[in-house]
Amino acid sequence: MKTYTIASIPGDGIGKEVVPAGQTVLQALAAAGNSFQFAFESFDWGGDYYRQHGVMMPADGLDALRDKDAILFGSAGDPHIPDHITLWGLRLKICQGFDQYANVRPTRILPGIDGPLKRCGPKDLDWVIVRENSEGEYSGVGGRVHQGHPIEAATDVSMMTRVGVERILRYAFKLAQSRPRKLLTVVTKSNAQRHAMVMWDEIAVQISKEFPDVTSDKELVDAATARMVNRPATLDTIVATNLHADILSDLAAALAGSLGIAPTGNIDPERRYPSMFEPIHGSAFDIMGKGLANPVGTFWSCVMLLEHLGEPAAAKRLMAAIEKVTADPALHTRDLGGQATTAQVTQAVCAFLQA
Ligand code: NAD
Ligand code: K
Ligand code: MN
Repeated sequence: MKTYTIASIPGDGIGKEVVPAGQTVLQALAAAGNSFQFAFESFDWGGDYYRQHGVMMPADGLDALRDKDAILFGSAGDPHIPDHITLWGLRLKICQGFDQYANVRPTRILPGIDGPLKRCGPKDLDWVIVRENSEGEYSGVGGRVHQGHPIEAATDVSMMTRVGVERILRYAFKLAQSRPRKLLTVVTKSNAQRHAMVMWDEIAVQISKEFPDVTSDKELVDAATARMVNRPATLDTIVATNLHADILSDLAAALAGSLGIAPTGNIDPERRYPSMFEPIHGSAFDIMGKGLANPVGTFWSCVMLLEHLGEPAAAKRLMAAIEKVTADPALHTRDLGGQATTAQVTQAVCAFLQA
């Protein structure tokens, strides 16, 4: 029987609750299907590790992950450690170290979920946001001088390379081409950011010629937020920069009902390195340790992980079990207005998988 080796990195906060839940569901799926199995190796990196060792993960941490088939990640973020240390020391180290340059974020209104877009049901909102995940606003280029003095200055340079922009746009066009509507919206802010964003627009026009069957349009990021709320059905696949897509995808998740539902994959499309799957939410300090975390974002991320492994039938089976759970308000966690716990939702998904 085929064995997939998966690194699991729960990280911090509710990551420690939802990642074990994801593992439980994947094991139940494998047991029910009986055609492959999972071998999980768990890594205790994150805030606690930082308190002991002064770093979020060991210096040779990437080597420990390199041979894995995929990575299941929770969240990096600890209430007692500055966010830029936890983020750069763990999640971005893995995303950038393994050149996972495409961050793919599907959004749908799942059955039974009542989002703020009351007039919309599952058919009116079906998006995939493709986020550039290796450079741009999160390139790490910049610095501070004269710290604490009146003449202090600081920069975060949004560095875009032609190679980086071409590859993410090509990925997005390809993804749009694989979806029924073959529609891509390229989001930039090229009226104000007149160097890198203008280059994006130009490269988008150039790459569009490789995909004559894909209809593409462009939208400024501020207008894109309004369009997501007012005309959601006019959008399908969306591509944007690291920062813009980070923001748009939290909005997308909220419009689909909750941040707790939304999944993501940090993908190395060339498959040189393992790709990493995680819910888009963070450590959720306000609810951590209480069993209130919605595990659906992690379960949906597991669906993406299965698709990436080349197990589409198993992915479909898991998604169907998730949708059965969301359809039942008695199985909604507090973020969805319900009272179910993380454990109850997890058990319900497992039960549907075994049925
Ligand atoms: P957050 O996503 O942790 O929480 C925002 C709000 O959404 C909170 O009210 C939280 O309770 C709620 N929420 C999030 N996930 C939920 C779930 N599964 N079920 C129910 N409710 C949920 O964002 P934040 O508060 O901005 O960040 C907290 C920490 O997480 C920070 O340290 C931040 O840097 C980190 N963070 C990490 C990642 C990551 O590792 N990928 C992503 C975002 C934030
Ligand atoms: K996360
Ligand atoms: Mn984010």
